[in-house]
Amino acid sequence: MNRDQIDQSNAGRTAAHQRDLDALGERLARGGVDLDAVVERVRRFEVAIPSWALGTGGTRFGRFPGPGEPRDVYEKLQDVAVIHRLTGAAPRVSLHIPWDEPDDPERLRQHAEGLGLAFDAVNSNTFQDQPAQARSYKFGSFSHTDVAVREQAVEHHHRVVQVGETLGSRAISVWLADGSNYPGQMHLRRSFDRVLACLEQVYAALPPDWLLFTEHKPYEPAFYATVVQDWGSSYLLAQALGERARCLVDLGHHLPNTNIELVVARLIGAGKLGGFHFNDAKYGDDDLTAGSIRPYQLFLVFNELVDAEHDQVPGLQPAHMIDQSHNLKDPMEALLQTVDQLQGAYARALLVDRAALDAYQESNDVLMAEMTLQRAFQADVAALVAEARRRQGGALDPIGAFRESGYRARMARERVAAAYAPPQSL
Ligand SMILES: [Mn+2]
Repeated sequence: MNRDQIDQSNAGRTAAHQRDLDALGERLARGGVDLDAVVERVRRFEVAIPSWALGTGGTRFGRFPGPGEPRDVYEKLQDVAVIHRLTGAAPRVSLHIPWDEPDDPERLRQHAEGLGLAFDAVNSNTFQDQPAQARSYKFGSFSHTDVAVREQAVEHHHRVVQVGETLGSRAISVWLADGSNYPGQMHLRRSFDRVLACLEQVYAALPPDWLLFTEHKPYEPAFYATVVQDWGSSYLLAQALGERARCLVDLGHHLPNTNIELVVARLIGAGKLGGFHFNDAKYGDDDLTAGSIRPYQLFLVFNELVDAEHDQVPGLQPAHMIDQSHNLKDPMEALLQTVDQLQGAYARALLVDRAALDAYQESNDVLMAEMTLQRAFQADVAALVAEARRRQGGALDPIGAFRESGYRARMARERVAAAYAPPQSL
């Protein structure tokens, strides 16, 4: 994917794009909104691509890989570089260890740099046993009753941080599968205390400029009681650990009907919002494309972020990461679509008339307050987002450009005999 291919793709679309953009600009100007200022903010939007999302995902029932999938972490970076070129918004990779652990982290860092990429938060894994691992995580990692298992899990986290330091990462995301399937199996209070004690060791050994993100999830694989099951538990951990510990909100890690934007608002208010794993869900941790099922919720989450920016809440710099499993779609196309969805939700949130919303809230004008949000949500921001991409050197139509480039077909010819473990999702 080179400059010429993107220019060629844009050339045939520029005239129609300009007309759409002018029409949107005129409409927004009538409401006192400066299109150019919004485009510039969307242009600066960035999101990290997870190393596990470039291959076809699967369920416990099976996996149906497509042609031309990346066979190793270097090929995964190659795919991310294409996504970044097309969108101008995906300059970092969130690496999973051990799934994508590099033999030579310094070499991988240089390789990424050559592709114009850097590394976001690194992800640990104590939810599976690895070959040659001395002790099993079958009954937990940080919460395990056996101190030797806990020590092994802490040691793994030290190693993940060490690799991340070489890569230039500045954060570690910790999601624990620890929990129980039956009442009585696990002591509910002591298991949490053991998790905190282990996290304290990881936190104490963090480089001074690193953050630690705790990620909660209500169930799966534990079906009775997960140790870090909700944002309250995550907050207790982050609060106990210290200033550089924050909560990570995975949009799919909530029980049905949870008001996630309210969770986000609470964490912002407490100074503990670390970042997001973007995805969408109909039932559980479905890991579907962000914005595919509940686009209004995604908008309302971004609305909280933009509102907090507007209020200049100190220290708020949430990490933006994607955590999806692409079981049916071409993973690269799904990621291009996801970046577009996120930029669109952000753009709509930027269109909210905050002064009007404040006034309607203060005067308890319920209908107009709600309509202020709905007007922004219902705006067609496609041309705005396309313009932001164009200014970043990206494609007006990333998926169109991707298909026209023939990249996947070329990879299908070059990448034969895929031989890596099936990607999964956190
Ligand atoms: Mn996640």
